Amino acid sequence: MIQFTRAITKQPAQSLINGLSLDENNLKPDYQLALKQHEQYINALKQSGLSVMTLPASEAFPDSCFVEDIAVLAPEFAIITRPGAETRRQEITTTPDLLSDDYTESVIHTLTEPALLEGGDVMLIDKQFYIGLSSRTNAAGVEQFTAIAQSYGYAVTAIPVSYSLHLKTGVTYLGDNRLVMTEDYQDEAAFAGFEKIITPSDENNCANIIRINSQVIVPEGYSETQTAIEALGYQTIAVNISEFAKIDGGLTCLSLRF
Ligand code: CIR
Repeated sequence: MIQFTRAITKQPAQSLINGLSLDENNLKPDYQLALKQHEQYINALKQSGLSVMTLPASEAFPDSCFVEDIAVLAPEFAIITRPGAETRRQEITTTPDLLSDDYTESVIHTLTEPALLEGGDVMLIDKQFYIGLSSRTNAAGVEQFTAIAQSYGYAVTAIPVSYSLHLKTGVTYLGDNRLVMTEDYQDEAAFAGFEKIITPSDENNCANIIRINSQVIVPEGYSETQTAIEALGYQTIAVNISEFAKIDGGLTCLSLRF
């Protein structure tokens, strides 16, 4: 299991209330509450032992606090993505030197047209990437990503995603060969060798958890899944992210961990 020491987050912009949502009738986030929840999220990352860098807000990009989508960080290399959502494609320009303190220039790669890929579709388990082919990530994105990842000795498996926005909206790695997932992914052949913690259908939002070293951060309000995770011996920290969930944001998308 990768040991993490650092995280990057980005302050939510006031324009967050206009963030993309799969459900146009969804309630809009309450900005003040979102700021408080973001602070609590950062505290949970710190409590898990990470030092956290928070980038300033970018008003021009309503979804830019979902910083996970613009880069994929592996121990040996980093990939700047090309988000499938057009309104998000230029988010990286607001933070051009984002990775230069931690990665040398030669190991920072950038996906190029026609590739589309968002970090929310990328799940890394040891030396194996699982990448969702979703409405935000296309085959060219997976192909370019694979060429880079393979050159560092990583394997890539593509997973069709039709049940959720991103792959990790519906499945995340708990560690110790265990996945937390919605029932939609339970028959996915690529996940056959894992022990599965399936969320009850009214707790699907809890499929997106973050394992950081010895802690598991879970979204607040999903007690059945949280209890199932604790019963396996994990320590959990629950964080309320209701305002981000209104625009399809989960726990993982609010940070880059490395
Ligand atoms: C979007 O639709 O792009 C944002 N409203 C939510 C992004 C969530 N990102 C993630 O799960 N990695």
